[in-house]
Amino acid sequence: MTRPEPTIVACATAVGGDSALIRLSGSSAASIAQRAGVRLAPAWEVTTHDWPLAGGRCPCRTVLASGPRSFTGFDLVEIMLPGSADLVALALDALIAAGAEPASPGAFARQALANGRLTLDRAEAILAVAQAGDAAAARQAIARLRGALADDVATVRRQVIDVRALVEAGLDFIDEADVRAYDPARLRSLLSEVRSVLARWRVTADALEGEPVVCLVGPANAGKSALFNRLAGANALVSPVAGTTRDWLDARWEVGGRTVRLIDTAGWLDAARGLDADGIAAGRRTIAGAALVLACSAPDAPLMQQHDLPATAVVIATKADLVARPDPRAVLAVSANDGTGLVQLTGLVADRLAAVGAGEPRQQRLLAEVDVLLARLTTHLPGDELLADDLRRTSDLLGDLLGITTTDDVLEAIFSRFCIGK
Ligand SMILES: Nc1nc2c(ncn2[C@@H]2O[C@H](COP(=O)(O)OP(=O)(O)OP(=O)(O)O)[C@@H](O)[C@H]2O)c(=O)[nH]1
Ligand SMILES: [Mg+2]
Repeated sequence: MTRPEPTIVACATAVGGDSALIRLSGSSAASIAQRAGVRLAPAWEVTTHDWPLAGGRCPCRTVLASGPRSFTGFDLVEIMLPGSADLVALALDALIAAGAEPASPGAFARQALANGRLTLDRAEAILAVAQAGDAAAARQAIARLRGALADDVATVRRQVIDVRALVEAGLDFIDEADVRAYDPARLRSLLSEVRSVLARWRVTADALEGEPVVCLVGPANAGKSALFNRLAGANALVSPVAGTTRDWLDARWEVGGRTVRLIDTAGWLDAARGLDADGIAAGRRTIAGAALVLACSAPDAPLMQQHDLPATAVVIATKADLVARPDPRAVLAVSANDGTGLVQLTGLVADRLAAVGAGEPRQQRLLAEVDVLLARLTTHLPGDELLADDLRRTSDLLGDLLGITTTDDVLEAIFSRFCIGK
């Protein structure tokens, strides 16, 4: 019998905020939460109650997102409670005592990955951006990813050059032995390994820089998801319940002849004691890498002073059908209901993005070319001459990716490993 996967628990927010968010994910999430005394409403409904904790009562808000449609793909319980480190520790203890396991770093994203809810590129992009506190940090995180790409490419290029040296050395001795200087099965598996290392980067590079990101932010209920659906033809949940959107959603949006990634974020909730600082911080991290941020202000959910916005933000007034005089800070008034201002909004986004570069198509082209070569080689290994030639092209392309020339490296590899002149 296979052991059931553990239900994991962790506090998703940094210590010291006004409120804290505890996440519990796994097929037993709901039963563990209930065993620990947490009250749950039917799936997707938020409920507020006092959680009996260590002899006291802890005010909290909970929601159960049922798998497989949750962020992790498993049942996911979220508990929002006051951001005191002691309370959070008590809450985690209670959930662990009820059967949850403490989550290791990145465990939620890993579950999402395993359940097909998240692709590796998204997981990495989330990690990079989630760890970045502001736009500069996000740029650094992206630069780090680029550095990691260069490391990976350098490593696999080295491997390709080594096998190429083997194959070329074999060519020189072709008359002496009909034995190949390498093991074809091992070579094929090495090349498919190389291919999967590079495939990871094709999507990552694409996700990070292939398409500019446009992000919808603003208070809960500002009509972000309705606008998201209207613009990108998506079908995000729209409802009068504040806090409908959890985490974030993205969709491709065609604007002025280019594809944009439109991101719908969770609304900033106004908690009882004022603004939900963690929600705002999470939103800020999500938007750190965005080329353009559309800050939504609705008559019934206006942007507040505290919602300090990034430099890439423009304010738009949503639900324009509701009032004659929308938010005066807005550059544009739109309505997802009757379509007011949507053409102008598309024009505005196209104009703003005209200045943003289209990413790194050169890298993507080179990676795609290498992939075609490797795909061919791993399905059918040609004779030595053609093989050496394909390997040469592969290492040349990888060298191009790194911006270096190849001839010397190959010669060095050949001379250092084989006595060619013998
Ligand atoms: N009249 C009018 N109502 C709208 C419009 N857009 C959205 N709404 C309504 O406003 C409510 C909230 O809309 P959502 O799109 O779910 O808001 P949101 O900003 O995504 O909210 P959260 O996900 O909770 O942050 C829903 O009841 C919508 O029907 C609009 O253009 N006009
Ligand atoms: Mg929403």
